[in-house]
Amino acid sequence: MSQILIESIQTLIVDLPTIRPHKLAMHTMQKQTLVIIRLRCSDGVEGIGESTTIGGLSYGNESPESIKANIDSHLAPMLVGQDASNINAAMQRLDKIAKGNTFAKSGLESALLDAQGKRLGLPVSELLGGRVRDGLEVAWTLASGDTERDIAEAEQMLDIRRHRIFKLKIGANPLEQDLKHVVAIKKALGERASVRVDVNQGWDESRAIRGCRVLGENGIDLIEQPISRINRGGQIRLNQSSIAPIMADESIESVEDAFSLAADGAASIFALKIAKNGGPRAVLRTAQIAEAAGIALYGGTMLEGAIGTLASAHAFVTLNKLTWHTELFGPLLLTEEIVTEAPVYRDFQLEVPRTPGLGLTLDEERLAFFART
Ligand code: MUC
Ligand code: MG
Repeated sequence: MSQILIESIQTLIVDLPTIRPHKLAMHTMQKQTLVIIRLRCSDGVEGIGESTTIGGLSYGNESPESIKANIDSHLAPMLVGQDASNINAAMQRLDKIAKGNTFAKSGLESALLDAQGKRLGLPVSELLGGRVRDGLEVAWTLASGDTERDIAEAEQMLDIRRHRIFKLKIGANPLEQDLKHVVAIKKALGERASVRVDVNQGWDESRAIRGCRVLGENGIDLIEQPISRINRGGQIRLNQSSIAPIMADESIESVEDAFSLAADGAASIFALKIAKNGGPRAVLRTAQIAEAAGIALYGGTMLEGAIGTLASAHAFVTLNKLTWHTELFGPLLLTEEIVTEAPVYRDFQLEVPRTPGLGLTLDEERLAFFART
Protein backbone atom coordinates (compact mmCIF):
# COMPACT_ATOMS: atom_id res chain seq x y z
CA MET A 1 0.00 0.00 0.00
CA SER A 2 1.43 3.39 -0.93
CA GLN A 3 1.93 5.84 1.88
CA ILE A 4 -0.89 8.25 2.68
CA LEU A 5 0.47 11.77 3.04
CA ILE A 6 -0.75 14.90 4.80
CA GLU A 7 -1.54 17.27 1.93
CA SER A 8 -2.66 20.47 3.61
CA ILE A 9 -3.57 21.95 6.99
CA GLN A 10 -6.00 24.85 7.24
CA THR A 11 -6.80 26.82 10.39
CA LEU A 12 -9.93 28.94 10.95
CA ILE A 13 -10.79 31.22 13.84
CA VAL A 14 -14.47 30.98 14.72
CA ASP A 15 -16.33 33.26 17.16
CA LEU A 16 -19.51 31.86 18.71
CA PRO A 17 -21.89 33.57 21.14
CA THR A 18 -22.42 32.14 24.66
CA ILE A 19 -25.87 31.61 26.22
CA ARG A 20 -24.98 34.16 28.95
CA PRO A 21 -21.85 35.91 30.20
CA HIS A 22 -19.54 33.34 31.85
CA LYS A 23 -17.69 34.96 34.74
CA LEU A 24 -14.29 33.55 35.73
CA ALA A 25 -11.78 35.01 38.21
CA MET A 26 -9.61 36.39 35.40
CA HIS A 27 -12.09 37.11 32.63
CA THR A 28 -15.79 37.35 31.76
CA MET A 29 -16.60 35.51 28.54
CA GLN A 30 -19.22 37.09 26.27
CA LYS A 31 -18.34 34.69 23.43
CA GLN A 32 -16.05 31.75 22.81
CA THR A 33 -13.39 31.67 20.12
CA LEU A 34 -12.46 28.32 18.58
CA VAL A 35 -9.52 27.52 16.33
CA ILE A 36 -10.67 24.83 13.91
CA ILE A 37 -8.12 22.69 12.08
CA ARG A 38 -8.79 20.90 8.80
CA LEU A 39 -6.11 18.35 7.92
CA ARG A 40 -6.48 16.93 4.42
CA CYS A 41 -4.76 13.73 3.33
CA SER A 42 -3.79 12.21 -0.03
CA ASP A 43 -6.43 9.46 0.31
CA GLY A 44 -9.17 12.11 0.35
CA VAL A 45 -9.77 11.78 4.11
CA GLU A 46 -10.08 14.99 6.14
CA GLY A 47 -9.36 15.05 9.88
CA ILE A 48 -10.77 17.85 12.02
CA GLY A 49 -9.36 19.21 15.27
CA GLU A 50 -9.89 22.13 17.63
CA SER A 51 -7.45 24.28 19.64
CA THR A 52 -9.43 26.45 22.01
CA THR A 53 -8.54 28.57 25.02
CA ILE A 54 -10.48 30.93 27.29
CA GLY A 55 -10.34 34.73 27.31
CA GLY A 56 -7.61 35.51 24.79
CA LEU A 57 -4.36 35.42 26.76
CA SER A 58 -5.96 35.73 30.19
CA TYR A 59 -5.99 31.97 30.91
CA GLY A 60 -2.88 30.51 29.28
CA ASN A 61 0.18 31.26 27.17
CA GLU A 62 -1.55 30.75 23.83
CA SER A 63 -4.31 32.90 22.29
CA PRO A 64 -6.53 31.93 19.33
CA GLU A 65 -4.49 34.28 17.12
CA SER A 66 -1.14 32.90 18.30
CA ILE A 67 -2.37 29.32 17.91
CA LYS A 68 -3.39 30.03 14.31
CA ALA A 69 -0.15 31.87 13.50
CA ASN A 70 2.05 29.20 15.06
CA ILE A 71 0.27 26.36 13.28
CA ASP A 72 0.29 28.19 9.94
CA SER A 73 3.94 29.31 10.11
CA HIS A 74 5.70 26.63 12.13
CA LEU A 75 3.73 23.45 12.84
CA ALA A 76 1.77 22.78 9.66
CA PRO A 77 4.85 23.03 7.38
CA MET A 78 6.49 20.30 9.51
CA LEU A 79 3.55 17.95 8.88
CA VAL A 80 2.66 18.55 5.25
CA GLY A 81 4.16 15.78 3.11
CA GLN A 82 4.51 13.44 6.13
CA ASP A 83 2.87 10.03 6.64
CA ALA A 84 -0.71 10.77 7.76
CA SER A 85 -1.09 7.38 9.46
CA ASN A 86 1.95 7.64 11.74
CA ILE A 87 0.75 9.85 14.60
CA ASN A 88 3.75 9.04 16.80
CA ALA A 89 6.17 10.25 14.11
CA ALA A 90 4.10 13.34 13.34
CA MET A 91 3.86 14.44 16.99
CA GLN A 92 7.57 13.75 17.54
CA ARG A 93 8.37 16.10 14.65
CA LEU A 94 6.28 18.82 16.28
CA ASP A 95 7.87 18.32 19.70
CA LYS A 96 11.31 18.60 18.12
CA ILE A 97 10.70 22.00 16.55
CA ALA A 98 8.25 23.57 19.01
CA LYS A 99 8.51 23.91 22.79
CA GLY A 100 5.18 24.04 24.62
CA ASN A 101 2.34 25.14 22.33
CA THR A 102 0.23 22.34 23.75
CA PHE A 103 -3.06 23.93 22.63
CA ALA A 104 -1.90 24.05 19.01
CA LYS A 105 -0.47 20.53 19.21
CA SER A 106 -3.66 19.21 20.78
CA GLY A 107 -5.80 20.35 17.84
CA LEU A 108 -3.34 18.82 15.37
CA GLU A 109 -3.15 15.53 17.26
CA SER A 110 -6.96 15.43 17.37
CA ALA A 111 -7.16 16.02 13.61
CA LEU A 112 -4.62 13.24 12.94
CA LEU A 113 -6.61 10.85 15.14
CA ASP A 114 -9.89 11.84 13.49
CA ALA A 115 -8.43 11.20 10.03
CA GLN A 116 -6.91 7.86 11.03
CA GLY A 117 -10.17 6.75 12.66
CA LYS A 118 -12.16 7.65 9.54
CA ARG A 119 -9.60 5.82 7.39
CA LEU A 120 -9.77 2.65 9.49
CA GLY A 121 -13.48 2.86 10.29
CA LEU A 122 -12.81 3.14 14.04
CA PRO A 123 -13.86 5.68 16.68
CA VAL A 124 -10.92 7.60 18.18
CA SER A 125 -11.56 5.89 21.54
CA GLU A 126 -10.77 2.55 19.89
CA LEU A 127 -7.55 3.96 18.38
CA LEU A 128 -6.62 4.94 21.93
CA GLY A 129 -6.95 1.36 23.12
CA GLY A 130 -10.71 0.99 23.59
CA ARG A 131 -13.42 2.43 25.79
CA VAL A 132 -14.21 1.07 29.22
CA ARG A 133 -17.35 3.20 29.67
CA ASP A 134 -20.06 4.38 27.31
CA GLY A 135 -20.94 7.82 28.56
CA LEU A 136 -19.38 10.46 30.77
CA GLU A 137 -21.17 12.27 33.57
CA VAL A 138 -20.86 16.02 32.99
CA ALA A 139 -20.73 18.87 35.52
CA TRP A 140 -22.19 22.31 34.78
CA THR A 141 -20.47 25.54 35.74
CA LEU A 142 -22.60 28.16 37.48
CA ALA A 143 -20.90 31.42 36.58
CA SER A 144 -23.56 34.07 36.00
CA GLY A 145 -22.10 36.06 38.88
CA ASP A 146 -25.47 36.17 40.68
CA THR A 147 -26.43 33.78 43.53
CA GLU A 148 -30.19 33.59 42.86
CA ARG A 149 -29.69 33.19 39.13
CA ASP A 150 -27.13 30.42 39.73
CA ILE A 151 -29.54 28.56 42.05
CA ALA A 152 -32.35 28.83 39.48
CA GLU A 153 -29.99 27.57 36.76
CA ALA A 154 -28.94 24.59 38.91
CA GLU A 155 -32.58 23.72 39.71
CA GLN A 156 -33.39 23.76 36.02
CA MET A 157 -30.44 21.45 35.23
CA LEU A 158 -31.56 19.01 37.93
CA ASP A 159 -35.15 19.10 36.61
CA ILE A 160 -34.19 18.27 33.06
CA ARG A 161 -31.68 15.62 34.31
CA ARG A 162 -28.76 17.23 32.51
CA HIS A 163 -26.39 17.95 35.43
CA ARG A 164 -26.19 17.09 39.13
CA ILE A 165 -22.61 18.26 39.63
CA PHE A 166 -22.07 22.01 39.80
CA LYS A 167 -18.83 23.95 39.72
CA LEU A 168 -18.90 27.55 40.96
CA LYS A 169 -16.44 30.05 39.60
CA ILE A 170 -15.10 32.19 42.43
CA GLY A 171 -12.00 34.21 43.23
CA ALA A 172 -12.92 37.53 41.60
CA ASN A 173 -14.90 38.96 44.52
CA PRO A 174 -13.84 39.64 48.12
CA LEU A 175 -13.36 36.33 49.98
CA GLU A 176 -16.34 36.67 52.36
CA GLN A 177 -18.69 37.54 49.48
CA ASP A 178 -17.53 34.48 47.52
CA LEU A 179 -17.89 32.20 50.55
CA LYS A 180 -21.42 33.47 51.22
CA HIS A 181 -22.33 32.85 47.57
CA VAL A 182 -21.04 29.25 47.60
CA VAL A 183 -22.56 28.33 50.96
CA ALA A 184 -25.97 29.73 49.89
CA ILE A 185 -25.94 27.61 46.73
CA LYS A 186 -24.88 24.46 48.60
CA LYS A 187 -27.66 25.07 51.18
CA ALA A 188 -30.25 25.43 48.42
CA LEU A 189 -29.18 22.27 46.59
CA GLY A 190 -28.31 20.13 49.63
CA GLU A 191 -27.61 16.47 48.97
CA ARG A 192 -29.26 16.62 45.55
CA ALA A 193 -26.04 17.83 43.96
CA SER A 194 -22.27 17.79 44.28
CA VAL A 195 -21.08 21.39 44.65
CA ARG A 196 -17.47 22.28 43.86
CA VAL A 197 -15.53 25.50 43.35
CA ASP A 198 -12.88 26.70 40.92
CA VAL A 199 -10.87 29.67 42.21
CA ASN A 200 -8.74 29.90 39.04
CA GLN A 201 -5.68 30.96 41.13
CA GLY A 202 -7.66 33.91 42.52
CA TRP A 203 -6.53 33.65 46.16
CA ASP A 204 -3.22 34.07 47.88
CA GLU A 205 -2.32 31.49 50.52
CA SER A 206 -3.54 33.64 53.42
CA ARG A 207 -7.05 33.80 51.95
CA ALA A 208 -6.95 30.18 50.79
CA ILE A 209 -6.33 28.91 54.35
CA ARG A 210 -9.66 30.38 55.51
CA GLY A 211 -11.43 29.81 52.19
CA CYS A 212 -10.64 26.10 52.05
CA ARG A 213 -11.61 25.61 55.72
CA VAL A 214 -15.02 27.30 55.37
CA LEU A 215 -15.78 25.51 52.11
CA GLY A 216 -14.75 22.13 53.54
CA GLU A 217 -16.89 22.65 56.64
CA ASN A 218 -19.90 23.54 54.48
CA GLY A 219 -19.98 20.40 52.37
CA ILE A 220 -18.12 21.58 49.27
CA ASP A 221 -16.76 18.45 47.60
CA LEU A 222 -13.72 19.78 45.76
CA ILE A 223 -11.58 22.94 45.53
CA GLU A 224 -9.90 23.60 42.19
CA GLN A 225 -6.71 25.64 41.85
CA PRO A 226 -7.14 27.93 44.88
CA ILE A 227 -3.77 29.68 44.49
CA SER A 228 -1.19 30.53 41.84
CA ARG A 229 0.37 27.71 39.88
CA ILE A 230 3.73 29.27 40.76
CA ASN A 231 3.28 28.82 44.53
CA ARG A 232 4.20 25.16 44.82
CA GLY A 233 4.90 25.31 48.58
CA GLY A 234 1.45 26.79 49.20
CA GLN A 235 -0.21 24.10 47.11
CA ILE A 236 1.53 21.38 49.10
CA ARG A 237 0.48 22.96 52.41
CA LEU A 238 -3.15 23.39 51.30
CA ASN A 239 -3.27 19.83 49.99
CA GLN A 240 -2.20 18.66 53.42
CA SER A 241 -4.53 20.86 55.47
CA SER A 242 -7.77 21.19 53.47
CA ILE A 243 -10.74 18.99 54.41
CA ALA A 244 -12.06 19.23 50.85
CA PRO A 245 -9.68 17.71 48.28
CA ILE A 246 -7.55 20.10 46.21
CA MET A 247 -7.50 19.72 42.43
CA ALA A 248 -4.69 20.98 40.19
CA ASP A 249 -5.78 22.68 36.98
CA GLU A 250 -3.65 25.67 35.89
CA SER A 251 -0.70 24.00 37.66
CA ILE A 252 -0.63 21.43 34.87
CA GLU A 253 0.68 22.96 31.65
CA SER A 254 2.43 19.80 30.49
CA VAL A 255 2.83 16.10 31.24
CA GLU A 256 6.06 17.01 33.07
CA ASP A 257 4.16 19.42 35.36
CA ALA A 258 1.86 16.54 36.28
CA PHE A 259 4.84 14.41 37.25
CA SER A 260 6.39 17.11 39.42
CA LEU A 261 3.05 17.90 41.18
CA ALA A 262 2.62 14.21 41.91
CA ALA A 263 6.18 13.91 43.19
CA ASP A 264 5.66 16.92 45.52
CA GLY A 265 2.22 15.82 46.76
CA ALA A 266 0.70 19.14 45.68
CA ALA A 267 -2.82 17.91 44.78
CA SER A 268 -5.01 14.86 45.27
CA ILE A 269 -6.97 15.31 42.01
CA PHE A 270 -5.77 16.26 38.53
CA ALA A 271 -7.93 18.07 35.97
CA LEU A 272 -7.14 16.40 32.64
CA LYS A 273 -7.21 18.73 29.65
CA ILE A 274 -6.13 17.71 26.17
CA ALA A 275 -5.21 21.33 25.39
CA LYS A 276 -2.76 21.57 28.27
CA ASN A 277 -0.99 18.31 27.57
CA GLY A 278 -0.78 18.40 23.78
CA GLY A 279 -3.66 16.19 22.68
CA PRO A 280 -5.84 13.18 23.48
CA ARG A 281 -2.83 10.82 23.53
CA ALA A 282 -0.71 13.20 25.56
CA VAL A 283 -3.41 13.67 28.22
CA LEU A 284 -3.46 9.92 28.81
CA ARG A 285 0.21 10.12 29.84
CA THR A 286 -0.78 12.58 32.58
CA ALA A 287 -3.59 10.21 33.57
CA GLN A 288 -1.08 7.38 33.90
CA ILE A 289 1.19 9.47 36.11
CA ALA A 290 -1.80 10.27 38.32
CA GLU A 291 -2.91 6.66 38.49
CA ALA A 292 0.56 5.49 39.48
CA ALA A 293 0.73 8.20 42.17
CA GLY A 294 -2.74 7.47 43.58
CA ILE A 295 -4.08 10.83 42.39
CA ALA A 296 -7.75 10.89 41.35
CA LEU A 297 -8.90 12.09 37.93
CA TYR A 298 -11.35 14.62 36.54
CA GLY A 299 -12.07 15.22 32.85
CA GLY A 300 -11.55 18.94 32.34
CA THR A 301 -12.39 21.37 29.56
CA MET A 302 -11.17 24.63 28.06
CA LEU A 303 -14.81 25.21 27.05
CA GLU A 304 -14.20 23.81 23.61
CA GLY A 305 -16.97 23.39 21.06
CA ALA A 306 -18.13 20.00 19.78
CA ILE A 307 -14.82 18.98 18.17
CA GLY A 308 -12.53 19.63 21.15
CA THR A 309 -15.16 18.27 23.52
CA LEU A 310 -15.46 14.95 21.72
CA ALA A 311 -11.66 14.73 21.24
CA SER A 312 -11.45 14.93 25.05
CA ALA A 313 -14.35 12.53 25.55
CA HIS A 314 -12.79 9.83 23.34
CA ALA A 315 -9.70 9.95 25.57
CA PHE A 316 -11.63 10.04 28.85
CA VAL A 317 -13.80 6.98 28.06
CA THR A 318 -10.63 4.89 27.93
CA LEU A 319 -9.75 5.67 31.55
CA ASN A 320 -9.89 3.03 34.21
CA LYS A 321 -11.07 5.41 36.94
CA LEU A 322 -12.63 8.82 36.51
CA THR A 323 -13.64 9.36 40.12
CA TRP A 324 -14.66 13.03 39.80
CA HIS A 325 -16.35 12.68 36.39
CA THR A 326 -16.06 15.44 33.77
CA GLU A 327 -17.04 18.98 32.86
CA LEU A 328 -17.31 18.48 29.10
CA PHE A 329 -20.21 20.90 28.73
CA GLY A 330 -18.55 23.39 26.33
CA PRO A 331 -21.06 22.94 23.46
CA LEU A 332 -23.94 23.63 25.86
CA LEU A 333 -22.52 27.07 26.69
CA LEU A 334 -22.66 28.08 23.02
CA THR A 335 -25.76 29.21 21.17
CA GLU A 336 -24.48 27.99 17.80
CA GLU A 337 -22.95 24.83 16.31
CA ILE A 338 -20.55 24.40 13.39
CA VAL A 339 -21.12 20.64 13.08
CA THR A 340 -24.11 18.92 11.49
CA GLU A 341 -25.04 16.91 14.60
CA ALA A 342 -24.37 18.32 18.04
CA PRO A 343 -23.02 16.06 20.81
CA VAL A 344 -25.83 14.36 22.73
CA TYR A 345 -26.33 15.05 26.46
CA ARG A 346 -28.89 12.81 28.15
CA ASP A 347 -29.56 11.63 31.68
CA PHE A 348 -26.58 13.53 33.17
CA GLN A 349 -24.23 11.99 30.59
CA LEU A 350 -22.45 12.97 27.39
CA GLU A 351 -22.75 10.20 24.81
CA VAL A 352 -19.52 9.38 22.99
CA PRO A 353 -20.12 8.46 19.32
CA ARG A 354 -19.23 5.00 18.06
CA THR A 355 -18.91 6.19 14.46
CA PRO A 356 -15.44 6.51 12.83
CA GLY A 357 -13.04 9.22 13.99
CA LEU A 358 -14.42 11.78 16.43
CA GLY A 359 -17.91 11.12 15.04
CA LEU A 360 -18.53 14.67 13.78
CA THR A 361 -19.11 16.34 10.40
CA LEU A 362 -18.49 20.05 9.78
CA ASP A 363 -21.49 22.12 8.74
CA GLU A 364 -19.81 24.02 5.91
CA GLU A 365 -22.39 26.80 5.79
CA ARG A 366 -22.36 27.50 9.53
CA LEU A 367 -18.57 27.31 9.61
CA ALA A 368 -18.22 29.80 6.74
CA PHE A 369 -20.74 32.10 8.45
CA PHE A 370 -18.94 32.20 11.83
CA ALA A 371 -15.32 32.02 10.63
CA ARG A 372 -13.32 35.25 10.82
CA THR A 373 -12.34 36.51 7.43
C1 MUC B 1 -11.31 26.01 34.17
O1 MUC B 1 -10.54 26.72 34.76
O2 MUC B 1 -11.53 24.91 34.64
C2 MUC B 1 -13.85 24.93 32.81
C3 MUC B 1 -15.16 25.09 33.09
C4 MUC B 1 -15.40 26.45 33.16
O3 MUC B 1 -16.44 27.03 33.40
O4 MUC B 1 -14.24 27.12 32.95
C5 MUC B 1 -13.27 26.21 32.57
C6 MUC B 1 -11.88 26.47 32.87
MG1 MG C 1 -10.19 25.29 36.37
